[in-house]
Amino acid sequence: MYPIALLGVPIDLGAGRRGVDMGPSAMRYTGLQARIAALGHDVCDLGNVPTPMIETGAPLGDDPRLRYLDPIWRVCAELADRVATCVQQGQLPLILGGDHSLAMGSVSGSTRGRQLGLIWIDAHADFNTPETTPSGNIHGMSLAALSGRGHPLLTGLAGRVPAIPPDQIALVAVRDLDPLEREALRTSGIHTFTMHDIDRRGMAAVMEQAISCISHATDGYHVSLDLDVIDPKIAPGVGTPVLGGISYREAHLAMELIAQAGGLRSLDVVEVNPILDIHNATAELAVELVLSALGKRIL
Ligand code: B3U
Ligand code: MN
Ligand code: MN
Repeated sequence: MYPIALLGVPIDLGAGRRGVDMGPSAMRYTGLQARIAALGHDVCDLGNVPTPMIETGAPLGDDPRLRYLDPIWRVCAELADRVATCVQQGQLPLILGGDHSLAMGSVSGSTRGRQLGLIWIDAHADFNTPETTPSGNIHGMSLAALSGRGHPLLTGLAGRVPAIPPDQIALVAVRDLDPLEREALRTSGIHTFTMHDIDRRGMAAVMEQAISCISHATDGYHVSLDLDVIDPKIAPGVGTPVLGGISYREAHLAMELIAQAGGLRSLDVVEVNPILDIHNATAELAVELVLSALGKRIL
């Protein structure tokens, strides 16, 4: 297994609600680094990528359909470089968010010089573009940008467009789509597994298919885990809770199957919002899921 490098990205400029900037601290406070080390991995913490704040004047920009475009692009460009350096050094980057806009940087950096698949586990598809967004929040556009749709600054972060071809992307457990986003997703070529599919076929069958359909002709895959995929009864500390999410067991099973398949090359854990959390339960669950993805087993 690769040595693991932790990188925090305390960004909340891509989200409509404040608070996910505290996600990296909340996950670190659960003892994340020591718990990864206890699994037998080499692990180092590279600290946080510097992130501008609304309070210190992060520029909103003049397009209400792309709020904070310029500072988000800068953070993602810096993150992409930091992640690419980790990969060059043979490490597996583990990115602690922060809102989901950061995945445009982490995925772009991780796929530099190689061709990764992408597994996006989220209640949302994050498949809006400036033309379809109902909110102007860039965290709702990150998967679209990675697959080549959206503002050129965002689609260009990897240095090639698309960063990841749609047929090498699997979207898992989605349950909340905006009308125009839904139409775009249907014709995108992305392998999409909805909550309906998980209800009918079970998480194991869905994850196995998701992993296998993005694993040919790629050098492993990046997993981007948005904590709002989990039911808000057990993960209340997220900015955009949506009823009817995956269960605690299903979430662990998904991560265990990722570990078993052996192709994990980089991982983001995003959208943990400590302001809305109850006794850090969502951050604790996020860390447990990281451990499962890194090979922790019951027996
Ligand atoms: N689809 C909505 C809501 C949303 C997307 N991602 C999150 N919320 N976390 C939008 O604003 O694009
Ligand atoms: Mn998301
Ligand atoms: Mn989401």
